[in-house]
Amino acid sequence: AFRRGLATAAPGSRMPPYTKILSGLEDVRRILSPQRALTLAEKILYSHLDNAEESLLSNTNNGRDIRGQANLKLKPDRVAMQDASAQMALLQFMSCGLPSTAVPASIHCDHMIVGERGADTDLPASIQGNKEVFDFLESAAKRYGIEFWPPGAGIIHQTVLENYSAPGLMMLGTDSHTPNAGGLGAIAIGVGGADAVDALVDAPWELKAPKILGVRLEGRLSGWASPKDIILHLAGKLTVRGGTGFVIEYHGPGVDTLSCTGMATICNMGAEVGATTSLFPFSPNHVPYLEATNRAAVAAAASEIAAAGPQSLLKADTQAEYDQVITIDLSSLEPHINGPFTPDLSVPLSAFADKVRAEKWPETFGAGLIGSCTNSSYEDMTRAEDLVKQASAAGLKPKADFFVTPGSEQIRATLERDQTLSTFSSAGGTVLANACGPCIGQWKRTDGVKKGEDNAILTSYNRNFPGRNDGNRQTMNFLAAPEIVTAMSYSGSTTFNPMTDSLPTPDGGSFRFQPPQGYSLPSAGFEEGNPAFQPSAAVPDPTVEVVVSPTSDRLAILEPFAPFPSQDLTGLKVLYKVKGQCTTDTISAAGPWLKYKGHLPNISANTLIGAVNAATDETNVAYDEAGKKYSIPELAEQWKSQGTEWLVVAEDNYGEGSAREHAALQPRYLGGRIIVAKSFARIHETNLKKQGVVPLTFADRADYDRIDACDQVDAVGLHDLLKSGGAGEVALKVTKHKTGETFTIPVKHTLSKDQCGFILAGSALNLLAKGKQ
Ligand code: MIC
Ligand code: SF4
Repeated sequence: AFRRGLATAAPGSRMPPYTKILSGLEDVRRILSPQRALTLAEKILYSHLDNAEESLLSNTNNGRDIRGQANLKLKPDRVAMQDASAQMALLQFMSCGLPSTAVPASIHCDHMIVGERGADTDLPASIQGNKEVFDFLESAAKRYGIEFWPPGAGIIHQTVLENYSAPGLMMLGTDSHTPNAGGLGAIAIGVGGADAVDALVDAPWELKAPKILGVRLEGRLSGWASPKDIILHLAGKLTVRGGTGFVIEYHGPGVDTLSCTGMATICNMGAEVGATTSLFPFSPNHVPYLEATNRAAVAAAASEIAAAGPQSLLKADTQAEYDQVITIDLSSLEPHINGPFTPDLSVPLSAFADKVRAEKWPETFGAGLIGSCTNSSYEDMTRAEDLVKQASAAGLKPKADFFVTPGSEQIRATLERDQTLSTFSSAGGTVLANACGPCIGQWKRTDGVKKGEDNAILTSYNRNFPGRNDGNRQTMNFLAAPEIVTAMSYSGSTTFNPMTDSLPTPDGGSFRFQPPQGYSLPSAGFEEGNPAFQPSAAVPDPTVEVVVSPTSDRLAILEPFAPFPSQDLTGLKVLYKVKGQCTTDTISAAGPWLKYKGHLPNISANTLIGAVNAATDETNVAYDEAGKKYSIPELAEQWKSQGTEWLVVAEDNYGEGSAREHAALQPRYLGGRIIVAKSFARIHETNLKKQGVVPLTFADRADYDRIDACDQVDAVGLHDLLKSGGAGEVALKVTKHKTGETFTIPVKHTLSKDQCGFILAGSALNLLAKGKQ
C-alpha cells in the first residue's frame, strides 16, 4: 500500500526513487528465492543492479556464492563530485558528447580553498586564485544540468548529508570519504572520475560483490566517548587494509543510541580501513535529522518502508549472515588517539601519555584543528563549545593555536546564530572557510614551525599521512574526536589527559574539565545562511559554453591514450621500486599541486614524489642504469621522451587513501603500463584499470625482493589474457640489468571481462566514447 505514496524521483528531486528501488528488491528476492536472508548492504546494492539475474547468477554457484564472486553491474541513483576531482571527471564526461547527465549529480567547491587567516579573507582570495577552474566547473554544471555548490557552500560530504543522502539510496562520489552518507542509511561509494562517468552516461558501473563485515554495537556511549572513538578504535583493530573488499554494516542495539551525524562520522572514516563503504540501518534518529534538513517527505517515505520490519529494504533480514562480526561495547569505550602518519595506530587516551614518552613523540603540539567533513556536526561543535565555556570560565585560553572548520554554510550559519562560533573566537580560535582547507594541505601555518622540523598537531580529521596538512613530512598529525582536540589544546601538551588531569588557572587554582555536553540538533532549526551559497538548478542548458583555453596552465583537454599493442608488452623497465607505505598522496601529492588537477601534463610533474626508494631509502630519488640521479618524474619524462615504457614495483596496499584518479592517470600519461605490488587499495586498483594501467600482484610475495629498479620486464600471457576476457595465467619475465640473469615470476590479476576491454582500448573512456558516438 505504501507504494502509492512513493514517487519516482524527478531530476533534481531530493527524494530517492523508492518505487524503482523497491521493485528492484522484489526482483532480487524472486531470483534468489524469497527465503534467502540478505544483509542491509546486499539489499540496497542488489536492488540497484542493471540486470539482476545475470549479475547474481553467473559465476556464483547459482546465487549461493555472490559475495567476493559476482561482478555486480550497478545503476546508482546519483553522483557527487568535488572541485578537485570533478575537473577530470567532467573532462572525461565531455568527451562522450551527451547533452546532460543520466542521473542527478552535484559539484561541490571545497578542496581548492585555503585555510590561513579565516574565512573572510581566505574565501575571496581562493575564489580569485582558482577563478578559471571554478568558472569551468560552473559552466559545465549549468550546461549538463548538474547542481553546482559554489565555493563557500561547504564540504562535499556535509552538503551531501544535508541534502541528498537518504536511507536506501545508492550513490557514487569522486572522493574516498563519500561513505559519510552511509550515516543516513545510503550505500555511498568513493570512486575515481572515470567510474563516476559510467553513472553519468548511464553505463552500468561494475563492482566485485563485496563481503560484509558486521559491526555489532552494544551499550551506549557516555562521558567523553563519542562516535569518532568507535571508528578510531575499529581502525586500530582492522588496520588500513582490514576493510578491503568489505562493506562495513553496523547493527545491534547500540545503533539507535547514536545521532545521525555521529553515524556519518563513523561511516566517513571507514575509508581509512579500505572498506568499500560503511552504512547504518534506518534509525529513529534519521527522522528528526531529515526533517531538520527540509526533507520531511523523505523521512515519511523511509519510515513507511522501514515499518515493514527487518524484511524491509532499510534493515538487514533477521537471519542475515555476515562474513565476519566484530562487537563493540559502547558503554566501556574510551576516547582514542590515532597516529602519527597512519590512521590505524590507535591508542586509548589513558595510555597515550606513556606512549608519547616511550616513542619520544613531541610532548607539545602547536595546533588543534576541529571540524572538517568528518566532525563538524552541530553535536560535535556544541560539545566542543561546552568545553571552551568551561575553560573560559576558569580564565583559561588555548595554549595551542585553535582552528575551527565548519563543514557547510548551513552548519556555520546555525553555529553563528547560536553563538557557538563567537565562543570559539573569543577564546582565540580562528574560524576557517566552510571547506577542506588544512585537511588537504591548503593551510599556511604561521606558527613558525620550519620544514623538516619534528612537531605535532591534533586534529579531528580522518587522515594523517606524512606531509598532508602543511607539506612538512615531519609534522605528526594525531587524530581524535573534536572534544579531545579542544580540551587538549588548553594544555598544548600531548601528555595531558583531559579526563583525569588538571590545569593551573591564572588565579592560582586548578581546573579540571567536566565531560562535554552538546545537542544533536539545534532546537531553533538550521539556518540557511548566505543565499549566494545555494546551488544552481539541475536543468541542462545547451546554450552555455564550456570553455577550456588551449593556453591554460590549469585545464587541458584530455588526449586519448593509445590502445594496447597487438602483442605482449615487452622491454618495460622498472622506474622505481617503492619501499613501504605508498598512498595516493605519495603518488600524486595535494597541497600546492591541487591547482593542476585539471591539467594532466602539469600535475604529472609530482608523480610519485613522496615515494621511498627501496634500494637507498631516499625519497623521490631515482637512478637510471648508468647510475645517474633524477627525481622520479624527471626519469619518467626522460624515458617517455625515449619511448621507453615502464613499471613500478611496490609493497602492500598500494594507492591507499584517496579516490584521486590522477594517481593512475599520471603514471599512464608518463608511460607507466604495469604496477606490480604485494597488494592494492580498492579504489586505486580500479582507477588504474580504467586508465589502462595493469595492476598485478606477486603470487609469491617474496618475489618483491628479486626485482629492482632498471630491471627489464616482459609480460608473458598478458595479451592473451586480455583478449580472452580475463582467463589464463600471467607472468613477468625479469632480466636483471646488472647481471643479465633472467627468471620468470608468476603474478595475479583481478581483471573482469569489461576491465580487460578497457585496457585493450587504452582506457575505459576510449571504449565509452566509441560506444556513445
Ligand atoms: C582526501 O581526503 O584525500 C581527498 C582530497 O578528499 C581525496 C580526493 C582527491 O584527492 O581529490 C579523497 O579522499 O578522495
Ligand atoms: Fe576534504 Fe579532508 Fe574531507 Fe577529504 S577528508 S573531503 S580533504 S575535509
